[in-house]
Amino acid sequence: MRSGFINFFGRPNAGKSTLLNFLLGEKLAIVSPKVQTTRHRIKGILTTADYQLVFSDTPGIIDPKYSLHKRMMEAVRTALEDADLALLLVDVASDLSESDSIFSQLKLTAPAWVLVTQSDKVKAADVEKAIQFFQGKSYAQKVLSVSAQRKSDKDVLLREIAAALPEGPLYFPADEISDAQTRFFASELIREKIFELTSEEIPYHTTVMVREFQEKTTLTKIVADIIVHRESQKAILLGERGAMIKKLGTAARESIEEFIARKVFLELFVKVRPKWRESELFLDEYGY
Ligand SMILES: Nc1nc2c(ncn2[C@@H]2O[C@H](COP(=O)(O)OP(=O)(O)O)[C@@H](O)[C@H]2O)c(=O)[nH]1
Ligand SMILES: [Mg+2]
Repeated sequence: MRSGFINFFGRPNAGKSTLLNFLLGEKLAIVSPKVQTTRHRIKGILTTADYQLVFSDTPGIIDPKYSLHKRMMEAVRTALEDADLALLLVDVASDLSESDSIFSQLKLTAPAWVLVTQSDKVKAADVEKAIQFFQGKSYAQKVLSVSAQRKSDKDVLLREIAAALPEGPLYFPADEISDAQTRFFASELIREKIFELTSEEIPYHTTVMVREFQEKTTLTKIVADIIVHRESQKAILLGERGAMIKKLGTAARESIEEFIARKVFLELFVKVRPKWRESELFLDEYGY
């Protein structure tokens, strides 16, 4: 049995969360075209007869501007420390030298591969150019490309990764797909809908906390708070006669029902906590 921890690193929008979902065949991490969607380190576990791969999605690497960012970058740092293999992701259509400069500053303790992502977006020759760019860089033991839209890429990549890992124990029970609890995924799916349905600063000023999570006989009851900075943001999230919160609630409930394969009763409240992103106390409370 080969096993180990494979941790993803890269700029915002490199495709880390999408890759996690793609490799697991399960929607564990929320994804959006907006940057900085991922705030936590999320583990996804894939176990077969031959291997156990424990993948970690991480927040995109940025310059921290407030305490929430600092905690996000702390999650990146701890992920650097316990990787057996670091996958350095870079969007093929992005500024490659920007990622190069970040990769060369990472304090890598494990072998690292560069993974050129979203290869379906450009011509094969441009994928090749990106691969060439990273080949020979001191941090890159290997350079590969991948598209999360090409199913065949998945088996190739999984095989390569498994072969690079040492013989090891089962770190998690074979049927476990994540170390996080279902209530965490519920809060993430609500947050994903906020990223989808609102704009500008609102997704970034918002967090979600599940207050109640009860498995009843016929359904799961979930009560969650949506936390914002300002009254004006609360008004937008509620919408005209509650239209926005209703839309949000329906969309989130449907996603959670799909995720847990159960009927869900979801109740949402919007609360104002000025500057929660800068308060160590609130960050503790909200699970960052
Ligand atoms: N065309 C294409 N788009 C992708 C691919 N992987 C990710 N994306 C898109 O890129 C955006 C950012 O992806 P995400 O996984 O959230 O990036 P992260 O910030 O690194 O976690 C999303 O809009 C994804 O749908 C891919 O392989 N092909
Ligand atoms: Mg992400």
